[in-house]
Formats: sequence, structure tokens, C-alpha cells
Amino acid sequence: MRYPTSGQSDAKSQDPLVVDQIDQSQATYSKRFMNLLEAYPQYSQFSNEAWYPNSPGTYDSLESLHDQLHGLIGNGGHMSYLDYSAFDPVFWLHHTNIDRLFSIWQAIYPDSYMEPAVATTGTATIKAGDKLDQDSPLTPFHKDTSNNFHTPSSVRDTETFGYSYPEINGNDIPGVKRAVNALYGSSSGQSIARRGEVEERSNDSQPTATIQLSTGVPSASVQPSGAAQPSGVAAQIAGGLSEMPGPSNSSLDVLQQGTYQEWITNIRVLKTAVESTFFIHIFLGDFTNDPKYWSIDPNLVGTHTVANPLVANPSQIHNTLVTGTIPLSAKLQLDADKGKFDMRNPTQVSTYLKDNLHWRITKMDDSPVPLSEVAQLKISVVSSVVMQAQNVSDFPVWGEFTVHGDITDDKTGGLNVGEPS
Ligand SMILES: [Cu+2]
Repeated sequence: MRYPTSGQSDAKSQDPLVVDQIDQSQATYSKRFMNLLEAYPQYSQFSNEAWYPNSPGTYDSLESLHDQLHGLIGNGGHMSYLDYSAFDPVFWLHHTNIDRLFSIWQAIYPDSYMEPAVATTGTATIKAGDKLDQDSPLTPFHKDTSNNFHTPSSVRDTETFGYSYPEINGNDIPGVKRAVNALYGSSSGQSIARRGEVEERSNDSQPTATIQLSTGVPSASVQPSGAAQPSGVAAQIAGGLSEMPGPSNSSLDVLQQGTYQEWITNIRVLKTAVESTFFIHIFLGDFTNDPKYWSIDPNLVGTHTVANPLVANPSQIHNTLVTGTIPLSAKLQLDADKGKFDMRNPTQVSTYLKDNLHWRITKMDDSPVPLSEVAQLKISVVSSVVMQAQNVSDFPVWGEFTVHGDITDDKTGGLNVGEPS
């Protein structure tokens, strides 16, 4: 059951709405994965959604990406309840993809892996507070017939189990980066920034020979098509970006060395602030009053899911602060392209965000939760100056993160100036 029409036994799935929701958040999903690959070299930060105080550049994680799809596919159906999610066949597709994304990250950062940690939550066989390390048994998964269990060490490499992925197989690290750039490079901040440059040049009616040469396509075809897109800003982002040629030998190789600024919404909240799984919707601009349509609103930048089990065992409650992100740069660039502000002027971007960034929270049945009732909700905006990649086999290099407390200071659930980020 996906996005059921009700909680009753005669409820029906609403697959088309699931598709709309995923379409609306797809651009930020790809972007979040690229950000993880580019800027999260440590397994502990990359892997899980726990809050690391004073690390505003590591709010995202593979776990957060994973949770987002559980919420957007389930929306009150099986996938949104971790206890029952594996009863929906799409669970297995989703998890094999998470395995693939994890493998790609491992191929790029082969030296970082699980560090000893204390379990913040229990399972059937692990108690909250237990110390875990690379040799802890992953019950109930046996690795032989002598009652030995797999461990984080024994499952580190997929080749142990006789498989790999096309992006990785036989590639060195530059080769993996090249493969990932070819797949998802169009969602990277670099492509977004470059699209802005192309816009600017064509707006100025200056010759675009350099860009045409570098991308191999006429500049007109890399402009977002705006009103021609079927629906919504996310579709415009996706549409505009899909028209960007992926990095190729002839594109990034000839970019001049330069920088661009990434803008990101950081989300922090108590995992159990709302009973069971809930959504946090991030908007840029006005949005509809009806909560039922928030996840597909034209001005939605992205929806983040905080996933929770149906709690029967109190030791399984994650009573912790968790984090996630919704990247803003692509939507900002779209708005800047309309002449609303200059993307290269941080003061103008900041003012625009202060006036236009909004967030709302809903439960799985689409009912809204007043922001003032969501425990320890702290939405903030951070930015980083990023250096463009030198070639298609490399990634951009992110700089230090700046926390813009002034943007969210006077909003309910926003980070205040001076609070821990
Ligand atoms: Cu899952």
C-alpha cells in the first residue's frame, strides 16, 4: 500500500501521487548524493543522521537519503513504517540502490569505515548503550554453518559476495568519479553555476563561443525552458538540468578555474518530535495553504523525511537529534535567472532567502503539525565557497561553511543567531 486514501481496510494506493512527490524531490535527491560524494570523506558523518555539534557542513547522510524515499513512497502506507516496509516490493529496489550508493562512496573513500561507537538504540539482539565496532556480530546473518555471524568487517566489500556495480567495477578512483559525474554531474553545483554563466552571457548578447565550444551544444539549449516545463519548479530544475550535457571530455576540461557558492538548508530536529514518521517541506516563495499539496507544490524545493518505527519497545526509541539537508542552489539559480537577484552577490542571496524561505511539517496522513509543537526543530541556512573541478575525473572542492543565522532568526523553528549549528 502506497499513499493510501485512508487508514481503513478499504483504502486504495495512490501510485500517481507517489510519482509526483518523487519527481518534485528528485533534483534535490541527486544533488544530495553528489554533495555526499564531494564533501563527506568520513564514514561516520557520511553514514548516519546523528547530529555532530558545530559541523554545519555534515548535516546530510546516506541514512537521511534513505529515509526520504521511505516517506515519499509510503506516505502512510507500508514504506513509511520501518517495521512493515519490507512488505512492499519496492523496498528491495530501494535498498539495493542504497547499497549501490554506499559502494560508490566506498570506492572513492576506501580508507574510511566504521569507528567504534555506542548503540543509541536497541534491536532484537543489541541493547541501547552496547559498544559496537567492526567485529560486532550482525545478528541474525550467519556467515557459515558454524554459528558465526557476519560483522561490519566481513561485509565491507561487495566482492566478498560476488558482485560489484558498473560505476565501480575495475575503475580506479578517478574512473569512479568520472562515471559518477557522467550520471549525476548535471545536478552538481558546478553545472548549476555554469548554467548561470551561460544565461548571463546570452542575456548580454555576447558571443558564447567559449561555452558553445566547451559544451558542444548551442547556448540556447542549455537555458531552462521555464513555462514550457510541465509542472512546478522542481520539474523546471530537473528539466533545465537534464538539458545540461553531462560532463564529458570536452566540457569540464576547459572550464577556467573558478569558484561558486553553494547554499543549503540544514535541518535538525528531535527524531521523535512527531509520533511515527513525518515530513519537513522546504519552500522558496509562496506556497498553497492546503497541506495535502505541499509535497508537490511548485515552490517546494524538497521534502525531507524523518523516519521512525512504530514503537512497541521503548528501548528502540531514537531519542536523539537527527539531521538532513535540502540543497537550495538550483532553485536559487532559477529565481536569479528571472532577474530577482544576483546569485554571485551573497548579501542579495541572503536577503532573498530571508524573505522567501519557508518550511512546514506534516504527518503521514498529510495533516499539518504546528511548527511551535515540533521539539527542537532548528532550520538553518549554510553556504560554502566551492572550487570547480579541474576535469571530469575529479570533484569540486568545498570550502569552510558559513552559518547564516540572520536568515532564520525570527522564524518559528529557525536557528537563531549564536545558537549551536
Ligand atoms: Cu530502508
